[in-house]
Amino acid sequence: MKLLVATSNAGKLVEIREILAGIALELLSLREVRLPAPDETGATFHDNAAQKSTICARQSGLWTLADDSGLCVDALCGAPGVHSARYAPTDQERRARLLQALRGIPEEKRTAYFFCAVALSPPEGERILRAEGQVDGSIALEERGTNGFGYDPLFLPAEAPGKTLAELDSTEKNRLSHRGRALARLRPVLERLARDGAV
Ligand code: ITT
Repeated sequence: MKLLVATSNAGKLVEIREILAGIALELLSLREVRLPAPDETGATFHDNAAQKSTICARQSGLWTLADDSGLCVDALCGAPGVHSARYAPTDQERRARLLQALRGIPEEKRTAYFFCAVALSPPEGERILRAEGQVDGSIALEERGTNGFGYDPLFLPAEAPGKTLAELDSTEKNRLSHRGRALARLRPVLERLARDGAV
């Protein structure tokens, strides 16, 4: 049973493969099926995840999983939020812009959370199964760590005091992360898909 993972983000793809390991599904990337990443025009993480899963399912004729995620910073009224990937051109520039936006804001006011919406669509594209996950924490004063991707070197999860997500190994990150939690909730459905070929 094949499952298309509708992401163009290499970091996400690695994590999704690790998190879903052990489920008898052959995970295919957009590159492997030669499809472009669809545009994201939704106002919410769930809208964007559903948009990506339905469009790519119809285009590929495969069961399709999509992830829309981002970092919401309280002192910035929830920004960069759904615009996290478009906050600046590269991961490094996005982190630099975030640090700049929070310059002078003290540690106790740097609270933030990562949110992840996942959507699963059948080949016809119309039915959508959703799940979500969140991890609370705060934005560090400077970057630390080399694991993970994106904003990981700046995010201090409340559940791992003193460490950024980029200082955790992948098992530890996936255990507490927004993506790990969203996919843990979808796991029974994906196991049924692997077993029965439908959900
Ligand atoms: P796809 O839409 O092709 O999946 P994308 O990178 O455009 O890839 P999103 O629109 O969901 O994905 O944007 C998510 C952005 O939020 C991503 O580019 C990162 O900058 C950030 N992000 C999401 N999850 C993250 C994580 O676990 N660690 C660090 N940054 C993360």
